[in-house]
Amino acid sequence: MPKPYLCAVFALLSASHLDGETGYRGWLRYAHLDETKARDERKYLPTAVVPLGGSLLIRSAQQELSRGLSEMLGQTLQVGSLVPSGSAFVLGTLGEFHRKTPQFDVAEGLLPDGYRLKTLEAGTKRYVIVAGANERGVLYGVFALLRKVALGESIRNLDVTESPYAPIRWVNQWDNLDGSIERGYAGRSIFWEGHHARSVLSRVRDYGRLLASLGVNGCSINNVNADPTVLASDFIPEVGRIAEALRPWGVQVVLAVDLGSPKVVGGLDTFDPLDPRVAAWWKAKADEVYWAVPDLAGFVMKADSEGRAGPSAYGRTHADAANVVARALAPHGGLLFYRAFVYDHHLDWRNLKNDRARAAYENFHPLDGRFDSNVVVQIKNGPIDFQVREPASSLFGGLERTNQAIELEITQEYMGQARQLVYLVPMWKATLDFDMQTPRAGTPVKALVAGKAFDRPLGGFVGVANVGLDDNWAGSQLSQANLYGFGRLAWNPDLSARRIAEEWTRLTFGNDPKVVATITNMLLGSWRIYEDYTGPLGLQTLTDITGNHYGPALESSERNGWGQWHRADARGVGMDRSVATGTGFTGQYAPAVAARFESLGICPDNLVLFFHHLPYTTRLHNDETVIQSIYDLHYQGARRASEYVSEWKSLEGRVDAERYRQVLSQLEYQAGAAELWRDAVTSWFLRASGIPDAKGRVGRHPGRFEAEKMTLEG
Ligand code: GCV
Repeated sequence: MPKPYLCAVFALLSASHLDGETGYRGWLRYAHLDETKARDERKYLPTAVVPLGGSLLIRSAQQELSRGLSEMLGQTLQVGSLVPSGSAFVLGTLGEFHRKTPQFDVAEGLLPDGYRLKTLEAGTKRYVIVAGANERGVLYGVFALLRKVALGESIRNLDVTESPYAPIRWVNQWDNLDGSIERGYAGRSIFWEGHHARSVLSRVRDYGRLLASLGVNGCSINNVNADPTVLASDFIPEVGRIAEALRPWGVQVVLAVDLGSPKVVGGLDTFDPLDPRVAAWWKAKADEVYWAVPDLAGFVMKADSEGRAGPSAYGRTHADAANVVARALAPHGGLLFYRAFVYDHHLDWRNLKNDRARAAYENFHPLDGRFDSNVVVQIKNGPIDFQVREPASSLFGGLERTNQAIELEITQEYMGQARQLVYLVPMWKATLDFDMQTPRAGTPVKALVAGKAFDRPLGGFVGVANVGLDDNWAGSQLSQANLYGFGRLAWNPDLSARRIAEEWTRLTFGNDPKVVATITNMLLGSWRIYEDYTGPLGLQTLTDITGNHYGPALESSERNGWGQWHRADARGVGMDRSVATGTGFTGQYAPAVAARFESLGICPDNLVLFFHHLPYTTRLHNDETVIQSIYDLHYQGARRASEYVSEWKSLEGRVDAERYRQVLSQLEYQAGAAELWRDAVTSWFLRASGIPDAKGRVGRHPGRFEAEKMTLEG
């Protein structure tokens, strides 16, 4: 039989058992490994597991280990309860190890939630130690061990020590209590329906497991545009039910609350944060919530933002608002996350000095040091709002004495809404690795948000996840990579985008090298491709910003108060944010960073129109004019998006049929959507500038027909 034929048969056989995959199991598929490899591995593995201690989390860890090894390697583990006298996996916290098995030399120096995996040999016996700094660490250690198995790495001789980069690794869900999800693209809420917690919460339990496998330890379960009734006494038990479902996975519940609650729910005539009755109300309410959910992680609050109640109603500051709530949470060890997404959405667009980008820094920098120690200011990655490319928020460098966390958007609001492939990890890393040069050169955003730069104990990562009831959680198979990527980066932001993409692909689609290489490359190129056809050069996503945030709508951002202006007219395009002639935004950065953005000569091309208003004929670093770059990049992006289709088709038979079909139809759609974006944006700029495309493409649409001019036959 000729070789290619054999290969094809093999590929078909190995993919066939995957038929019918929905994506529900995500990266925890635990697909059975190649039998030769599995047999090999089994020879060296213990057949018993001894959990030290019987708490909920240790039980989850033990059950997960048994499940994973059985599904992937066919290894059945007997559960023992005694300190092992024969070979065994031994799971426990450092404390338990020291108490019960002092003969094992387990590591010290793990940070909370960290773990140690170590194979110890004593004569003919082998012990595989999974030790955690705390119980959550044990669970995370088990997931790490299973990840290795699934990635095809041997676990015969383990010696791994890991601690998380930061203590806060949370997701926010923007789920409304009626079951809808703001900016959710994966169906209805897994938490709520009809203003109650769902009667069956198995999806919540499974979500908790997915989150725990990445080391995510907190989940806010309702929209930051918070319905105040979440704090009504008869509603709080519903929160308790959800907390119970997440508890076995070490995921603590967070509630989004509204500053106006003392008035709306409490019946007071005020929500003034400095009124003692308001403070007393928050205190009693926190006590009540903690009585129902003793391990609640805290509250998150959006105030004075997009119409939400805020301290400005009483002439108070954001610190006043945050602290009154934080003080109520403090006795319970709770945290208050206060969002820095505060801006005036009624800005006068005629005033060229107005600039929404300045808002977060202007609102919060003057308050630095005035927030209580259990307040964390939650800052979006960029100064505007999750656009396709933004500089790092200037506020990261503006808080020295205040805890901060970065907010990243996993749900693809402006990024193709789960209908287009955009792998966001490279974009997040561009921000996390960006050197803010505060307090000194060599201070990336990740160090600031993790509290490392100013030696603050609290801080970390928050991802807006918005998973829903769809089988695959994320709205499309490939969008799951973003949830996985967020979790992995939150654990270790030093991981490369490639490593994360490869891991996810292997865990989700298997270890076939062709599948891994193809999908990894598609993921890695996708942000840039999407940027090219939706809004390159720092223009931001040129979408319908007052509507659904999907599809091209260049005029929607202009001549209104929302402040997402690109200011394109007949002569030029871009926002002048320089100190010299513009809005002064660049002045919010450390001098070396400010200088880079301020000066056209060294401002990077991919942000040039974010910082400068330029005539269309200005030449960029590549010696191309602004207008020709806009044309070329849109054509380049659309062409590369169309290539996904053939790349994906090369995997036919190597990926299970159901997911193959789903992804193919998504990519075929995306190829068309990219072309539509390209033509809408380039035609608009042709009309605005009057400058033709040097390559003669713009404004011509060969092969395109007006639907209105067609006739229907048959
Ligand atoms: C939850 C953007 C989104 C809103 C979101 C808001 C926020 O404006 O479009 O849906 O509201 O950000 O982050 O608060």
